[in-house]
Amino acid sequence: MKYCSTLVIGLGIWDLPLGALARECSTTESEQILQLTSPDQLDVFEGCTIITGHIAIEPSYSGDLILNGVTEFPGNISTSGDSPLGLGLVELPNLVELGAVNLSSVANVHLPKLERAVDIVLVQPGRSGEVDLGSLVEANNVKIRGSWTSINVSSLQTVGQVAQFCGSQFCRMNSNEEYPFISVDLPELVTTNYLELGVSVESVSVPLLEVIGHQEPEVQHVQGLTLNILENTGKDLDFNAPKLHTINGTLEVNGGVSGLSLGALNDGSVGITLNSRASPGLNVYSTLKTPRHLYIWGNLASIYLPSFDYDGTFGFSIDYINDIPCNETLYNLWQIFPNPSADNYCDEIEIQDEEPSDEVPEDTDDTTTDTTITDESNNTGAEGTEPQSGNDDNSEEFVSGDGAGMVLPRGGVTMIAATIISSWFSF
Ligand SMILES: *[C@@H]1O[C@H](CO)[C@@H](O)[C@H](O)[C@H]1NC(C)=O
Ligand SMILES: *[C@@H]1O[C@H](CO)[C@@H](O)[C@H](O)[C@H]1NC(C)=O
Ligand SMILES: *[C@@H]1O[C@H](CO)[C@@H](O)[C@H](O)[C@H]1NC(C)=O
Ligand SMILES: *[C@@H]1O[C@H](CO)[C@@H](O)[C@H](O)[C@H]1NC(C)=O
Ligand SMILES: *[C@@H]1O[C@H](CO)[C@@H](O)[C@H](O)[C@H]1NC(C)=O
Ligand SMILES: CC(=O)N[C@H]1CO[C@H](CO)[C@@H](O)[C@@H]1O
Repeated sequence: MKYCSTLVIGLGIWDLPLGALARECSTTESEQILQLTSPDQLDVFEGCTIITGHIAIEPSYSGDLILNGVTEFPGNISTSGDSPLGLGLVELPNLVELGAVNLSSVANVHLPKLERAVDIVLVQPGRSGEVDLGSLVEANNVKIRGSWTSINVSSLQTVGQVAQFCGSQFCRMNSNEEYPFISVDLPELVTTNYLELGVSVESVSVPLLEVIGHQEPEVQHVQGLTLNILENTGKDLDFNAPKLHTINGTLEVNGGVSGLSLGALNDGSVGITLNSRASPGLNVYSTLKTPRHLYIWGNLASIYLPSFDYDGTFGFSIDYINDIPCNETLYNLWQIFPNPSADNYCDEIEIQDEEPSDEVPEDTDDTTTDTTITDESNNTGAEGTEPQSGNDDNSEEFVSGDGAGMVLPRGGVTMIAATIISSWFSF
């Protein structure tokens, strides 16, 4: 392995600067788990470059956890049981390889040289703090939750399972609490099995992301993309993945999401639920062809699906709230299951801009005068009934629902929204 510095072997290990020589140490306590209650217990690791065993940070621990010179820690560093309220900085400035770090309460995390890890779970209870994982290339799970002021995952390319970034500790919607918004910058991310952006994420950047849902077999609800953002904060999220060509699993949009742009999508098997509460609504653009299902609910501002296969067989439900001009995409979508009694039923393409549409001649009636704006404004009190998929109690469990638990059989075009959606319109 690369850490070994054979040049200095024979000079005597005790006088060397930290990190100059591989020196393996071990946590010696029962089952190799060091129960850490005080920073003093770390003094025995001075001069160690490899530490085997595990460190369990006890609830009574207070202070920073710093291990200089350690390049490999194949075991786990985790908080055990109740969160330690006094855990400050966790810093391993030379660490390259790590088993897992799972800290349910931590102020700052500096692992700037870390390249590979199995699991990274970092939960920050305060309102500021930094995560420096600037060299991390690959991990199985990366779950970063809380109101971090900065999260550096600028080298992260591959997440085997779950990449989760939430502005709240439990990744749960709670409209009574305010969270500072976080920015999620994933400039190198190419593939993950599941990506979740939760609660208070104000910006996201995934310029190189190509695949979501790479693992077989597909496990429903832990494969796909979930955008589950607080609404009415004035900070609606725009999600744009210009290179994303494959999604398997579910794609769920809930709450304050104003943009979903998937301009390279052409493969995968995905069930889509759009349920934006952004104001005025969600702008959708995608080269999507045949989803497993497509539910268009909530606030829709525009939709353009130039490659969509309207003859493909899939579960379908269209019941967005806004009354928006009927373009070709909307016209074709409504034709899948015509519903003339719907408030914003779109059965003729409206002339947009100067380019007249000759596919469907204009009739005498202007359908847009039949506005549903009152629905929207009277709807704000019914938040509790919407099928949001905020994670519940167990913060490690993904309960993102597939719609409201409905899975439509493939091969049939079905209209199912009425019961659920009608509960929003509290006439
Ligand atoms: C260490 O972490 C891994 C991955 O998170 C987990 O599977 C394993 O059970 C943990 N081992 C211990 C001793 O905590
Ligand atoms: C992290 O620790 C929490 C409890 O502190 C546990 O519920 C969760 O399963 C752990 N996550 C991983 C990935 O090990
Ligand atoms: C993130 O970490 C990388 C690698 O250490 C560093 O080059 C980069 O400047 C950091 N980015 C930010 C925004 O701090
Ligand atoms: C209709 O489709 C066009 C592209 O042809 C798009 O620019 C526009 O935003 C769409 N309008 C609506 C209301 O969806
Ligand atoms: C909607 O609310 C407005 C006042 O905000 C009220 O005048 C109107 O009657 C309401 N409409 C319905 C359908 O409840
Ligand atoms: C991992 C996985 O489920 N891959 C599938 C993604 O969707 C495409 C198209 O349906 C399948 O061919 C893959 O097997």
